[in-house]
Amino acid sequence: MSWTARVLTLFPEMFPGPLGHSLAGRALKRGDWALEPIDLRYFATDRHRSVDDAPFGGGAGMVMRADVIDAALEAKSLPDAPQIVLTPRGRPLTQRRVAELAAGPGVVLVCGRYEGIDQRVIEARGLEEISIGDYVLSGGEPAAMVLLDACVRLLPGVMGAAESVLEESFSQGLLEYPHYTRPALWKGRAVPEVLISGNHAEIAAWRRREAERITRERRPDLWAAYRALAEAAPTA
Ligand code: 6GU
Repeated sequence: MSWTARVLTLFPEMFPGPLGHSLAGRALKRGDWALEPIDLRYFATDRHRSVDDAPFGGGAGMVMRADVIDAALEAKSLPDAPQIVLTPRGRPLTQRRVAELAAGPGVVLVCGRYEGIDQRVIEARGLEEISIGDYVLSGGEPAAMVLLDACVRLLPGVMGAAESVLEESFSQGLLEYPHYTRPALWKGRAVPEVLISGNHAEIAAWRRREAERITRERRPDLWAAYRALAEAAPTA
């Protein structure tokens, strides 16, 4: 069985969307992973096929019904696969969690609408809540696509030898250093001399310095974590 993503959503027609293109799309066509969008409305039981209702306590928006999500998860679980709700109130998605998910059998994703899902089904099923960042999307579907793209590129055989996952600066806790390609001079801007020197040790050192500078400037949070790690293991 290949790595499988079951996506429970009110908008199954949104998939594969961007996941049908480029690296993830080619991997999908090869069978390196499988994508199964599942229409949550199929699991509605009342005459009107309702999947959401007004919140107890009042307030704006609608809440997804516990019974509908529960029935969908009962029917569509995958053995040993984590069950995840995409929601802006979740724990932030990290490359570490992405790598763990990619190393497992797959994922079952529930795409929430912004107002949310009845808390009782989250607790009853032990659902993991994940967010992809500090901004609000109108639904969890684009977030599910982001999570899946990040996982799929780590699956065995998906990424070419050209892009080594281990050498990615992000997996070392830094942002990427700047990249350049031909021409060597463009609109009066030259490529940094060291990159055409042929001195691989100097190139590696320059890239490390630039990655560190950019991380320090843009992401004090990542920089602090990186420094703390360097303190504990100075060769990293
Ligand atoms: Cl996972 N869902 C929604 N609706 N908005 C988000 C998000 C998820 N992550 C960040 N914003």
